[in-house]
Amino acid sequence: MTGLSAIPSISELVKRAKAEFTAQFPGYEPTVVTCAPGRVNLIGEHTDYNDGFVFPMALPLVTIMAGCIDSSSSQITVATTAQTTDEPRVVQFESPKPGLPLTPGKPTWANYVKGVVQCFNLASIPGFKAVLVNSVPVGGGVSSSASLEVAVYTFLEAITEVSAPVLQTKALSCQSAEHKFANMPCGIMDQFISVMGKAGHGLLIDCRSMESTLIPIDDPDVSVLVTNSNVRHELTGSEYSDRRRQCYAAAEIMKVKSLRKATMKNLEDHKDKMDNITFQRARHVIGEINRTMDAADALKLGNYKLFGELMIESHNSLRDDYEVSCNEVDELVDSALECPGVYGSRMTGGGFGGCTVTLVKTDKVEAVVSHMQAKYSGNATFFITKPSQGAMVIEK
Ligand code: GAF
Repeated sequence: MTGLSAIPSISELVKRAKAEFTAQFPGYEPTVVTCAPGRVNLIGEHTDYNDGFVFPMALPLVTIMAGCIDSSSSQITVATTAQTTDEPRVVQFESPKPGLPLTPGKPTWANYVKGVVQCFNLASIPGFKAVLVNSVPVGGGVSSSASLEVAVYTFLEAITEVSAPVLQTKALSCQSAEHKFANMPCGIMDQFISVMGKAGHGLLIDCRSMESTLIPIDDPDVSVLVTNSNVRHELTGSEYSDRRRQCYAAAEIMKVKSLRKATMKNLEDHKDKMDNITFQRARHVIGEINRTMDAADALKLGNYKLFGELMIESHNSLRDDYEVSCNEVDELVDSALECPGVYGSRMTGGGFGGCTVTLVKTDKVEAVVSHMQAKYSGNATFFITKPSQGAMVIEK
């Protein structure tokens, strides 16, 4: 189908990873292969760090890690084929010891690996050799970093035979790696869905209790179209942390623990005590938490029309109140909404570029892609996606 990118199967990627491994490490065999997905967030944006609800699904776009223990050495050597920068693609470092922790540095992609190794919280991790192969677009706002972290964590579980006591612990360790080693103060959504995603389901996550509910998304007549604007998404600058601070400031002014506890009435009552930007940020988050719960209910009833309307409201609020969209992404959303068969469309992920998500009747996908392509000023990439499985050990 024109315009649509083929998604490589997991078995194809595993084959590629094994071939890379034997080329990179002659004489060694990859005995462990793990896989973790990226995600698309259907609705609930910038709500996770406000104790709110998010509703993502795991994508069939994944990171694969293939490797083996190196019993002759305490060195960890990892090679990647996933990076598009001109940084070195191979990194080597000593397995951390008590009192000798790892620290972030260059190449930057390796910080996600080192961070997870450091946060794995085991006194001794054996030396190992591994390669990373991925199909998640890097910097596309569909959690290439969480999928990398979770693939590494799952690999460490497999080689050490020590698993996280509960899946939440695994996700939180990966989040902590991202905070400490990539300097990105992300919420919990991306790591949670990469760990806990289930094929055929979206996951409604309550980021306050950390409990989650699987909701089936398996109607063959409805498709989830992910469109990459190919405008690079970079969240390690200050925009993301600025938003977080503004939300916390709003909560403090309203004397609530988090914006989850606030209502639109509270906010209106405190309007004269905060500047306009703080007010707008809080209005987005409070509205988005309600929209996310309503959207999950709508989906349970198969009410795609309502789900789509909530997606559109979400996008408008992210664009106007939260100010995290950009012209290219707005163009993609607007052109999708011009098409018959589209229920809703919105930016997805942290923002400032990256992807849109569109809920569309399956028999209209082709026409929608052609229209969006024709109207877009840039060069977009389109993926028809299905809710996929969270992290797994493929071979051990
Ligand atoms: C990024 C973050 F990593 C998530 O935690 C979340 O806050 C998202 O932006 C916005 O919803 O992906």
